[in-house]
Amino acid sequence: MKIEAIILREIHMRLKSPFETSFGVIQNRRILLVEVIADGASGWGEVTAMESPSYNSETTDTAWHIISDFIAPAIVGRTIASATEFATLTQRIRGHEMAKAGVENAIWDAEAQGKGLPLSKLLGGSLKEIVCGVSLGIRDSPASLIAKVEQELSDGYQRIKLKIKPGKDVDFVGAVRRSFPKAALSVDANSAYRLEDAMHLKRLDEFGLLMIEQPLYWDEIHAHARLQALLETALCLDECISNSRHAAAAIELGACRIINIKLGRVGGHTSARRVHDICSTHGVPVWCGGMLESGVGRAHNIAMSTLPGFTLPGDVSASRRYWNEDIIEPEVEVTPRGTIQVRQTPGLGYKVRRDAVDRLTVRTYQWKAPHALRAGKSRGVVSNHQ
Ligand code: OSB
Ligand code: MG
Repeated sequence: MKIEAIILREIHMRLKSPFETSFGVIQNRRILLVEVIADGASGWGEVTAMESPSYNSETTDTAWHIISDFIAPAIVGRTIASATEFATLTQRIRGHEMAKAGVENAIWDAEAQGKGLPLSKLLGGSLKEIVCGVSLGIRDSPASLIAKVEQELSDGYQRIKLKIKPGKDVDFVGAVRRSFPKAALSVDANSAYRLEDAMHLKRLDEFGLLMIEQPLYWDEIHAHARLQALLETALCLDECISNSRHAAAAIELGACRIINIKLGRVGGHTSARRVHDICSTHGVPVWCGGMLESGVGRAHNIAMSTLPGFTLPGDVSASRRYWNEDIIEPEVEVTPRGTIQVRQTPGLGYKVRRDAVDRLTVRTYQWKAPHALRAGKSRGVVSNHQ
């Protein structure tokens, strides 16, 4: 597979309604889309960094910089046997997993198209249908949260995750639990608590939650092991897990009983599969997290979620929960029983709507391999402003 060109675009998309987490309110998304041209196929990936470094340390702008100055020059013009070689070509770039994932995943899509396989199959996935949950932002009052939960449950979603932060936790979760005694509920704190809050967090044990996601420090596994020992409820790590070594450490330390896998956070499909495999070996269930993605990121999440260890409902839900108009065709739809049917056409299985992408694009840059250079030796790169 020759990487002939990379086209990087920044698109702006506005969420239907603001999404509040413990680290802030998100509504206007600045999303980077990566298009990789390889052997004539167009593969698409999405950078899932947020606009500010409040979830992890990456941002839309750091990803633009790392892709432009380091990743594109390292791969354009190269010939690789498969997307799994991307990691070797970019191994000198430390961190910046979301920037890498955007490009690597686009190569996976191109490879799947070239082989005439659905991406889920190329990844080794087998599920034809995946189970869906929703993530609900922090709200003003328990009453408005209850109304929202009711609507999502009636739409069929199989698990409801409530965002929490200090001051908006026990009361909100308790009110929801009393209204929906049997619903599968979890909470996500996005690192808003400290180990000193352990006894406060222990009050959540009475609500029979499936898990408490990432209550403590975004970059520290050990403190979660201390906390897990004090709680009955399972902890799930999100922010702390950037690769399979972190997953292995977390499992060995007893820092969690569940892991959320996000393609961006772990650096793309190859690393995500490794995290999945380590968890499977240790009997740790995984589920697919979300980053308020456009349809491109969503389609990658669906493909990944077909691996056998994804036994818990993910935060992969319908396009229309987020966007008035998504950039893929068809949009991601959820069945009345809270599942997504995995498309069986080559690549991502959804068509990128170039007209919509063009309309939403605010900047773009492309790198093309000079034709004259021999495959595998082309270091020189021609860059064109558009
Ligand atoms: O922690 O899972 C998270 C959104 C932005 C940043 C972090 C998170 C989230 C979500 C939303 O929970 C998941 C989604 O619906 O895409
Ligand atoms: Mg989370």
